[in-house]
Order: sequence, then structure tokens, then C-alpha cells
Amino acid sequence: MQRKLEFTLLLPLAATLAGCGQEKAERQQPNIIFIMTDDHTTQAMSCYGGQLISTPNMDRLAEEGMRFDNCFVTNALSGPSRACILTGKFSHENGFTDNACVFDGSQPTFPSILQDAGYQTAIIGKWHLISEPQGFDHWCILTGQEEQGDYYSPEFNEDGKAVTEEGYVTDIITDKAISYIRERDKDRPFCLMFHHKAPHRNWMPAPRHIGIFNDTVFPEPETLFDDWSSRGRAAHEQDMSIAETFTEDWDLKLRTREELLADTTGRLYKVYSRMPEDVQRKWDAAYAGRIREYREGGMTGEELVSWKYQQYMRDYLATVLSVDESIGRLLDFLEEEGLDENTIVVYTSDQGFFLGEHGWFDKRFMYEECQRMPLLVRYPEMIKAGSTSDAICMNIDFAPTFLDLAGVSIPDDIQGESLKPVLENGGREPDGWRKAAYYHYYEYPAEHSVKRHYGIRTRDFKLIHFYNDIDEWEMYDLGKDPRELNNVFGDPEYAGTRDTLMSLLKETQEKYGDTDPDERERVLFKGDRRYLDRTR
Ligand code: SGN
Ligand code: CA
Repeated sequence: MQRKLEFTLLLPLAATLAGCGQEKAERQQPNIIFIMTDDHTTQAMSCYGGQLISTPNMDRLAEEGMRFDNCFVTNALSGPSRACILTGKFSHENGFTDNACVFDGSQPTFPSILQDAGYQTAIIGKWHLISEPQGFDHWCILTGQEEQGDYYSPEFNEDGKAVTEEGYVTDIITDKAISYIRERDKDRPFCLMFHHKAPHRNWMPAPRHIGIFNDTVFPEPETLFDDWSSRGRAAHEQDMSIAETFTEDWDLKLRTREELLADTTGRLYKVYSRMPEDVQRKWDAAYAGRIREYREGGMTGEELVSWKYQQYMRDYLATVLSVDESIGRLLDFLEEEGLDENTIVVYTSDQGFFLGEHGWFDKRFMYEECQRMPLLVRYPEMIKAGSTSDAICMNIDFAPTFLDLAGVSIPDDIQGESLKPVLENGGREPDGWRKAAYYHYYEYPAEHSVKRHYGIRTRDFKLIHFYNDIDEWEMYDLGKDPRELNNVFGDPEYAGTRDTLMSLLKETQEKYGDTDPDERERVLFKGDRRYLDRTR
């Protein structure tokens, strides 16, 4: 049966379709669903070859679309990544350099440009940019804990109104996203930003997944006991190790119900008390064995680190399960609604994450595990099912890609590149494509103590400069050393490659206008928050 055409807006005839017959003369403007999670990394996705868990619904998205293997974040932190995605510009241009900033929502973003072009736009879930969303017809964003939101009984700002919902955050955000699509204006295309909180620290699973991995032993990463011997001060002075930084309460959850109730000012108590009592009871039962093992085990040294790693994986991976289910629900719903052909579904995370590699959790560093973003794109009208791409992409490419796919012109000052040619070409990059991804991280001094740095990542090498209170370089030969254990910056054998990379870094910084990192932080302080100074 012929499906009724839903949209009045149609894309002009693409030159390449000219010979394909009259019936294809016009293509509907696609809907866009941009699913983004918080801190979900490719090591925890089976479609990326991850050995830790099975993510069947993410795998389904990859099987029906394209998987990008070289998509990189430009600043591995939530707010900054989100600002880069919205604007298609690097942090030094969009002004949101670290999580203490406030987003200047008056600047053009892809949702605001799509809105002007007739799209209905919405954001549901984590926002984390402090200022109220602009360019959206509807928003429902997490609030609380400076916008990280809560796993249980989460609070939202829904179009300016405060609401608290009962239940588990991933499920609630999914319900809201599905209702939004169901109730949309069917005469116009929509763009929905569907942003989960999970699996952000402190990794609290859905009721049905609490304790699910209690009997599972996960493989340890080869670099769990890395001593960072070839690295400089940045690695040695970080504060994000499983050995030292992990806390007994917030991270490991080593508190009994009685202990939690005895100190109602405790942080773990605050999130525990948001769970309904039956869920609290399930929690108590699931964590009792862990608490006993810890207290009676007398573990120290490497044995203790291995043990903490297992508990970390049990909680983090159990939290990922709800996200995978959410994607399955969405894909099924799109099929039922007849929206599965003309909707672009994207899955990504605001950055990658360390799952014990180098002994760490968290992100921030320009190392593989957190610089790489998952990126899956399903759009059957254009993308060959089950294809992959190794083109070097960045999160600033998302905005121009969506505009391009919607047939809306891309503003000249957008710094990213449209991925449309890559999507159309089975994953192959067009001639003249960029040779390196650029990176610049600013949040220091701050939580986790990761020093400021910038650098480039080519297909085979990585060059990093740590600056601010230090001046140190690192370079990795990714072909020979994919785990980045051997810093070859000072190795005479690599002198030629180093010089080439240094020139490419300079060229890249000139191209993007980030030539003086300290100076380019054009910010105004208001209290403890920073705003972009547009007068300079
Ligand atoms: C919180 C976490 C940090 C995390 C930042 C930023 N601490 O502050 O571990 O790095 O968020 O994460 S916690 O004690 O509150 O869990 S981001 O993804 O939002 O940028
Ligand atoms: Ca994040």
C-alpha cells in the first residue's frame, strides 16, 4: 500500500537522481532523531567489537545503517561536546570551553536553523548548558545537581515549568521522546534531540537491572595496571584512577541501608532516597554481598584494584542495558508509525570513557578510549545497511550534516564538514578530506585534575601538547602502539614524523583560528560561571 506523504516540504531534485525516473523527482525532508547518551564508550558496545556486554539494539542500528570507526570528540566533556554539536564550531568559537560555562543560546545552532527552515524541533533529556534552550519548539530537560539530573525520580524543566517524574530516568526520557513523536505535527518534519543521562557516574541501573551482573566476571583491560612510565606529568598527576579516586560510597556503593539512613546528608543517601522502597530493598539485597566481600576480604594492592574494577563494570554496564532497550523501543515504534524509512536515526555519546584502561575511569584526556565517540547512523534512503566508515570525523560535523541532509544551506562560519558525501558513498571519504581531527581540552584546575591540552589525531599518529602549568609533548604511533603506551615524541627515529605532525598541528590551529590557546579563552566571569565575551 502506498504510504500517505506526510510532509509538505520537499527537497529539490538531487542531480544524481536525475536519471532515476520521475517518481523519485522529489525527496521528502527527513526527520532527524539524534540519540545521545552520557559517557557511553565504544568498548561497551558489541557492534564495535566490545567484549564486555551485548548491545543488541545498538547492533541492530549498526546492521541497518553505518558505523563510524574514527569519529572524535573535540573536547571530551559534556557541556563542551554538546555546544560543539549544536553549533558545528569548536569550543574557542562557541564560547563553551568547560562545564563552568553558560551557553550563549543566541548564536545559531542546527536546531534553530532547522526551526527557521520549517522543522519542528525538540530536546528531551540531558542538556547541561545552563542557559534555557533556544531554537526548540519544545524542551524537557533534566535539572538538579547542576543539570546532571537524577537516575531516580528525576526533575525536569518542561517548557519552563518544573516537573518531577516517578520512575527511572532512561525509561522516562524514552516515554517522553516516543510521546513527542506520536503527538508531533504530521505536516512538518521534526528534529528531536533525545539525550540520556545514563551511563554517567555514579552508574545507577534501572530496577530490573540492579545486581544483574553480580555473578559475572569481566575481562580486565590490558592496561589496567599501566604505570604511565613513558608519559609526562599529566598522566601522573590526574585524579581519576580506580585505585585512588574511586570512593567507597558514591562509586562503589559500599553502604548498608542502616548506614545510609543514619546520615541523611550523605550524597549516596540522597540518590538512594529517591528510589521507591521496593527498589531500595532490591538494591540492599544486590549490594549486601559486595559490602560483605569488601569488609571481610582484607584485599590490598592489585587485588583490590581488580576487585574495584569488577564492581565498576557491574554498575556501569548494567546502566548501559536500559539505554540499549530504549533504542530498541524507539526503533520498533518508528516502524509501527511508518517512520522507519524517512527518519535519520543517529546514536552517539557526548564522549568516550575509560573502562579501566590505564587504570582510569572518566574521560577528558585526548587518548583513544575517550576521544573516540560511538557514531551509528541509520537512514535507509541513503545509507547501505551494515556499512562502516573510517573517515576522520569530529562532533562539529554533526550540525552541517543534518542541515545538508535536510536540504538547508550550511552557514559559512560552521567549522565542521557535512558527512553526507561519506554517507552516500558507502563510508568512503571524498577527495581532499581532512587528514587530522583537532582536540582542545580546557577544564583545569578542576575535578579529576586533567591538565589542559590540545593536539591532532591523524589516521596513524597522535600528537598532544599539555600546557598551562606545564609544557610537555606526547606522540603515539597508533599503528604500532594502539594502546598508547609508548610516547615517541623524543625518539630520534620519529624525528621526521614529529616535524610533519608539528607542522600539521600549526596548520590545523591556523585553519580553525585557535592559535593562542590561553589568549583565546574569551570569557567573562559572573560568580562561578563563565560567559563568552563577544565584545572582544
Ligand atoms: C561530575 C562527576 C565527574 C565528571 C563530571 C563531568 N563527578 O562532576 O566524575 O567528570 O561530572 O561529567 S560526580 O561525583 O558528580 O559523579 S560530564 O560528562 O557531565 O562532563
Ligand atoms: Ca559526558
